[in-house]
Amino acid sequence: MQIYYSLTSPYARIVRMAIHEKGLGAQVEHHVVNPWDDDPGLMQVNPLTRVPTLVTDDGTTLTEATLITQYLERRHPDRALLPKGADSRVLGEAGIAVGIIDAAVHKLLGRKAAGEAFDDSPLGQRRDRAIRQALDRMEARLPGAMPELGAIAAVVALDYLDFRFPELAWAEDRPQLGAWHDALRTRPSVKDTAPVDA
Ligand SMILES: N[C@@H](CCC(=O)N[C@@H](CS)C(=O)NCC(=O)O)C(=O)O
Repeated sequence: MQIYYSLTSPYARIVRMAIHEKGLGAQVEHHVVNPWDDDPGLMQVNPLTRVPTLVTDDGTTLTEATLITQYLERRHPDRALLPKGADSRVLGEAGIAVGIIDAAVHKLLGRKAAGEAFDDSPLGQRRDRAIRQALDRMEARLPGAMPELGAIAAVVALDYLDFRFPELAWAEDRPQLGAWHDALRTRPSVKDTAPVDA
């Protein structure tokens, strides 16, 4: 397998953490790319030029973080991302977390296109509200345990908010979620994939 990712992409990080948690790191060839630079190698395998992109051993290109994790889960069911009997809870948690990531990435791209004024636009306000409400939901119903997909996506979402929008200081009003997040900081899959500016 080959994986194309950037060191900042939260979507790619979900896949990287899943690979790490499943102990598949040695079976994967890693390509660190910047999708915004139109990396030729990435463009060749994925016409969308986005990360994460996973190329399977039979040469199939897989895109979309959550679809890629489904593939990994089917091929390598040990250390389950979706434990039997907990699938609806875990998928529900993962959906909320990926929604936070979507809203945060939209906010970042909105600021890139329109400057800080994006935050005060109706769309910017809508994304902020979604992030706030989703965090409140997480505080009320904490994500489950690693390596469930809901927990992986939640760590990625919370770290991404800290990385890109530290001013949100989301943990201040959400002590349970803050403690849940703090307890995972030293876990190898979390530490080794933390976002860093290239
Ligand atoms: N829905 C996709 C989103 C992937 C995505 O937007 N990745 C960003 C990096 S965070 C990217 O590659 N952007 C480049 C572009 O949109 O051209 C997923 O879940 O994998």
